[in-house]
Amino acid sequence: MTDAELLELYRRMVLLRVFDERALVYHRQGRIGTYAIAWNHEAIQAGATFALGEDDWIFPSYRESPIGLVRGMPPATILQWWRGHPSGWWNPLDWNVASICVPIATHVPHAAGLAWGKKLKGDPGVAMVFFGDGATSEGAFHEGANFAAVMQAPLVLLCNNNNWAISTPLSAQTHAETLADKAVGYGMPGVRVDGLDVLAVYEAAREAVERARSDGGPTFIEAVHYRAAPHATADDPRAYIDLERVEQEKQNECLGRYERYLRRQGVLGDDLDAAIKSEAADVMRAGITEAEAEPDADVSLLFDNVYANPPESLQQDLAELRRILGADVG
Ligand SMILES: Cc1ncc(C[n+]2csc(CCOP(=O)(O)OP(=O)(O)O)c2C)c(N)n1
Ligand SMILES: [Mg+2]
Repeated sequence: MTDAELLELYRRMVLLRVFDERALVYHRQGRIGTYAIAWNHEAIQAGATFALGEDDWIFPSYRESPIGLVRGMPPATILQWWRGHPSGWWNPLDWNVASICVPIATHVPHAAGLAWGKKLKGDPGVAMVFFGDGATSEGAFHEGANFAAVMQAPLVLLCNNNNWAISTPLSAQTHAETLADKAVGYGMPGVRVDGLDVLAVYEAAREAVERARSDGGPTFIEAVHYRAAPHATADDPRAYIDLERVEQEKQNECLGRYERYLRRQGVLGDDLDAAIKSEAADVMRAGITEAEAEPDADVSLLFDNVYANPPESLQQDLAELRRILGADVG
């Protein structure tokens, strides 16, 4: 990798980190809703997507909500998603980034289907789908993985193994020694990488993307770490997590680790580091201002597009909602 590439990767990690830390603050200030914390998942998110071209597709779960930032998506869009504002739902074709998926693993078959479609059309694009360790226990994961392998679809299955599915430990998800072992059963290569080593994730993803692009079919990548933050802002992990392990993980957190590497290589110095971090902070400040400047959506959106012929009662509900909201404002 050139110095410029190494720094671009760092810039993306910083942007994801700053988004995450600011989003948590905005949540605490009541400015966004419940937020799924992505702290220390940046090496996986930035490293894996760095292997993609602009035409390749990204299928994020809620854990990867800010991943569009690596494609230049405005932070305001993602913040609006967490605010429940309709402008948080972008057109996937604008960024080649699918909607953020909250139901666990349901986007794996979508990604497999899109990848297969690309193959049928003779389009060189690939798809990369992100999901967690818990998702590997879902039927949709198995269907998507099997389908992709049978069709030899150009798909990269990127499993973020943070060892927890909210409060359910990995040991309750699988009796397999590793999640990467599951790849064998589908007839696809499986690799295991250190999820806090951005260059290791990038290398594994680059190989997988090259394989997919050259008609070599899907690859399963297991990026291993240990969740160092709560599952989401609504979670208190002290009741179940190994706090000592969390402390160790924080000492080894991925952004600082990569920053130290770049400094040792002489690629990053104080001034450049400060400039990259303050640019990310500025982008976020502008993002929340832009998000909050947008007018609220009309409440009729809750009812629109649900029924072709809405029952009468919904009209009454909407009128009642307007009355309550009106009274509230007044
Ligand atoms: C189909 C489905 N079942 C249950 C849930 C509730 N739920 C939200 S997050 C989560 C844990 C998922 O854990 P994992 O796949 O390891 O991803 P992580 O959150 O650790 O990134 C669950 C069970 C859901 N969103 N969708
Ligand atoms: Mg998990």
